[in-house]
Amino acid sequence: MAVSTAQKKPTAKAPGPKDNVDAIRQGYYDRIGAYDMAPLWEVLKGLVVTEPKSVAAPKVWHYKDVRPLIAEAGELITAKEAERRVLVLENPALRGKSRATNTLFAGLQLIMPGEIAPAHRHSASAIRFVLDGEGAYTAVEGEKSIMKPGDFVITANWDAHDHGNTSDKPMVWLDVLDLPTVNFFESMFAEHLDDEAQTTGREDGDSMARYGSGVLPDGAVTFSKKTPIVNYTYERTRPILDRLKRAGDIDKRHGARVRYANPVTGGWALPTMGAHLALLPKGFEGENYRSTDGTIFVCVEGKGTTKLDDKTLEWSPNDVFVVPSWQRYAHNATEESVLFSISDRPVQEALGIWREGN
Ligand code: 1HN
Repeated sequence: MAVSTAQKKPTAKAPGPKDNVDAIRQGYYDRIGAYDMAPLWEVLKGLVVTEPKSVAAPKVWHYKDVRPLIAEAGELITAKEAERRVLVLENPALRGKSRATNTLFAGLQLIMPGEIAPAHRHSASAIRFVLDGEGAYTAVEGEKSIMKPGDFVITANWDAHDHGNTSDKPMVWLDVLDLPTVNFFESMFAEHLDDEAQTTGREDGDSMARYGSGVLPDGAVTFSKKTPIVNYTYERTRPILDRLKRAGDIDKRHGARVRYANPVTGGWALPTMGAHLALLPKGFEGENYRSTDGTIFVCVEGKGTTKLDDKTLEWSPNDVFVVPSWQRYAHNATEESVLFSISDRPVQEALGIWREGN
């Protein structure tokens, strides 16, 4: 390793007392630098900020703009060749890092009729939120689930998963993974399974029927960290939002909102990612809100805007948008709208560092 012996050249001007202090300090920093040490007092203010200033930027990807580009990928490469044919949604402030927020990966995956995305598993957990098409399946730990728009599908860490499209239409969904979080901890493992597709031993809807119906299989093992459910279908969840709306259970910031829960514990569906589905009635003008979990939203139905301090994001169906950590925002709906959202809130709560405010 190179040891710095650099010394400051004397300046032309006669050195004043301040220059002298700076030069002496710099000389000292160089000397301790040779031992891989640095002065905390030079970096302290950047480390212990008075409030979060996210490195991520607010951003919306309009589906009408990106849909033709996703279709083009279908002609460029097969799902098999790509392993997963995904366009990464890169936060504009974090280009090249495969991140939508500072802690979450997001991407749009295309699977063409007849294609198979081969079976693998990894330490990162994934969710799919279905945007377009109908009838492709995902198989998770032996349960094959046919996916429809609005479905929220879980692939918990180390669960084997493969996808296939047996329909006659292309299918597009949003993938969100806790990849940056897992990689931050340097705890990623991955492997391919021997067979391209898993042999599926459980019927479609099996996990929801067993665990999400107010009964539990007698003597069942409990899943404390991950939800036992594979697919929280839109068909089941959407009407609940109408019930909340009819009853007037409408949060002034979030609208009529449900949280996707692990039915065994009532906790989050995954330990690293937490998701909600919210209905904003027509004309909804949400109050200001902010929280420390940078959040990825999907507009499922309707039309509206999300106003941040210095940016307004406009959204309509299948648009994906990001609100970074601790940035103040308010939703406005010009039509009755449904928003899906997902963030790293469970991690922050587990660590005791999650905060919200207005
Ligand atoms: C992955 O395994 C999938 O299984 C999708 O569909 C996106 C992005 C990064 C790493 C692994 C999938 C992914 C991914």
